[in-house]
This record gives sequence, C-alpha cells and structure tokens, in this order.
Amino acid sequence: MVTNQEIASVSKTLGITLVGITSADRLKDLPTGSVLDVVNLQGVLEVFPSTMSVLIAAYRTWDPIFNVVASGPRWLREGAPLDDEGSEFYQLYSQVLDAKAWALAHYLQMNGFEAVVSRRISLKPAAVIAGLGFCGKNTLVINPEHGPYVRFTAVLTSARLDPDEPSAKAGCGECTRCIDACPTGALKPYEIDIRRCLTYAAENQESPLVEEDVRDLEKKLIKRPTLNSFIECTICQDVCQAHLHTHGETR
Ligand code: B12
Repeated sequence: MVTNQEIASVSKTLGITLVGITSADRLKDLPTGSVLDVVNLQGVLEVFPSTMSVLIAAYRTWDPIFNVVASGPRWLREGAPLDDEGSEFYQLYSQVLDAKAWALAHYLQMNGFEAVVSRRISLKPAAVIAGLGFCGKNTLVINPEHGPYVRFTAVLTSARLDPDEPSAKAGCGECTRCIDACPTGALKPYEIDIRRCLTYAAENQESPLVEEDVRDLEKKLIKRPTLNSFIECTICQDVCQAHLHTHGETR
C-alpha cells in the first residue's frame, strides 16, 4: 500500500514543487483530440488502461531558461519523432519535470503498482481537479502559492489513492491584466485564440494560420538566442505573477 503522505514526502525529496492526486474517474470528461497541430490529447484510460489514480506533478519554473525552446536544425526536423506533447521541440522544463515524475513512478512500481508518466492528457483541467490551482483568465492554471509559473506532468498509476479536493473554480476577480497586456490581443477571459499567441507563431514559422500582424510582432518581440532556439513569450504570466506578488499572494 502507498499513502498520500508517502507520495507527498517522496515528491518533496525529488524536488517536485507540488503534487495533486485525483482519480481516473474524476478525469473521465477531460477534453481529448487535436489542438490545432500542436498536440493530440488523449483520455486517461486511452493512455494507460489500468489507471486508478492520477498524480499531477507541478514544477515551479523558477528560471527564464525554462522558457527556452530549442529544436533540431531544419534539415533534421523533417520527420523528427514527436515528443509527448506532439512537438519535436526540446524544452528544459519537460526534461527536468518528467525525470522527477519517472522517479515518482518508479517509487510506485517498487511498491507493486503500475505507473507511467504522460503529458498526453489535458493537464490544465486535470491540475484544477487535482487541487493545484484555479483556471485564470489567461487560460493558465494559477496556483495560490506559486502563481502561473508552474508546469505540469502526470503520473498514471494502478494504485488507489485518496483524491484531493478540486480547486475553487474562479480566482481572478475583476483583474484583466493578462488580457490587456497581450501584445497580439490573443486573450479573452478564459479563452485564447491560439493562432494569435506569439509562442504558437514562434513554434510554427511556416504556418499560414498566423496572420501578418502577429508574424510582424513575433519577429520584433521574440528573442532567438541561437538559430534553432527561441524564448517563449511570458507576458500573460509575468503581469499576473507581478500582481500576485505585489499583493503578497505568491513567493
Ligand atoms: C496546445 C498547448 C499550447 C498552445 C495553445 C495554448 C492553449 N491555451 O491551448 C500554445 C502553443 C499557444 C501554448 C502556449 C502556452 N502554453 Co501551452 N500547452 C498546450 C497543451 C499541449 C494543450 C493545451 C490545451 O488543451 N489546449 C486546448 C484549449 C482548448 O484549451 P484552452 O484554450 O486553455 O481552454 C480550456 C481551458 O481554458 C478551460 N477553461 C475555460 N474556461 C475555464 C474556466 C475554469 C474555471 C476552468 C477550470 C477551465 C476553463 O476549458 C477550455 C477547454 O478545455 C498543454 C499541455 C497538455 N498536455 O495539456 C500545454 C500547457 C497548457 N501550456 C503551458 C504553458 C506554460 C504555456 C505558455 C505559458 C508557454 C509560454 N511561455 O509561451 C503559453 C501560454 C499561452 C496561454 N495563455 O495559454 C502549461 C500550462 C501550465 C499552467 N500553469 O497552466 C501546459 C499545461 C504545459 C505543461 N506541461 O505544463 N500552449
């Protein structure tokens, strides 16, 4: 048997910032299917049929390096294998967090349970249901302690654990800082026009879905440290974090 306390303690030792626990049953209505050409989301049981519980591991992306996206040179990218989120890009946060999550999965396996790590499920609603934060107007999950700078992965396991209480549904109040600050106007409350997000534009250099005004802003605002990397736009997170910090709500 594994207890929630043991999961919390092992996660802490591994350097996972937070872990939320929920059941496969509570995640049965997660959205699935393709999100433009970014990812093809799957249901929990599709990813791992013997799932009883799902641990959502959150990692506080404490350094801007976690927002760097690197890809292979163009000639290597064609036909390159896709990662869990359906992209051929390399991101430090996913390497760091998934390694920690696999160690947590290993702990469950050592205790006789099956466990796998996946980012193929819809992680934002899963994190809200696992009690890790509320859905913000920037469409990101905002953790009450760490703000929007948390990234997620999931451990799907056959262990039966007590589910945590889901987070409250709302938390932004009247604040519209993220919507006002987005340079391309990609955001409406709780909604994003993906094609107008600068990160989508930066990831999809050839996409005809990206309008000219967005492409111009992408060229102007997105920094490219090397030929094959860029730093994601973080404006909708920065303004939120700064506001929460000023109000003493986050670290
Ligand atoms: C596709 C994708 C993208 C696309 C599209 C973004 C998007 N919002 O969908 C692009 C490339 C643009 C992108 C950008 C970013 N992404 Co992204 N992305 C994903 C991915 C792979 C799927 C997201 C998805 O399901 N989209 C589907 C659409 C329909 O979802 P949506 O627009 O958010 O709408 C849903 C919710 O808003 C919800 N909803 C609406 N109203 C309400 C109200 C309440 C109360 C609740 C609970 C829910 C809710 O219902 C909608 C339908 O499900 C996930 C990883 C994963 N496996 O889940 C990461 C993920 C969502 N991305 C993440 C991050 C960090 C980012 C960026 C900040 C990266 C960056 N610095 O640029 C930006 C943020 C842009 C933004 N404001 O959303 C994190 C979010 C962490 C967090 N704290 O929430 C995730 C979970 C990756 C991870 N492993 O941690 N991303």
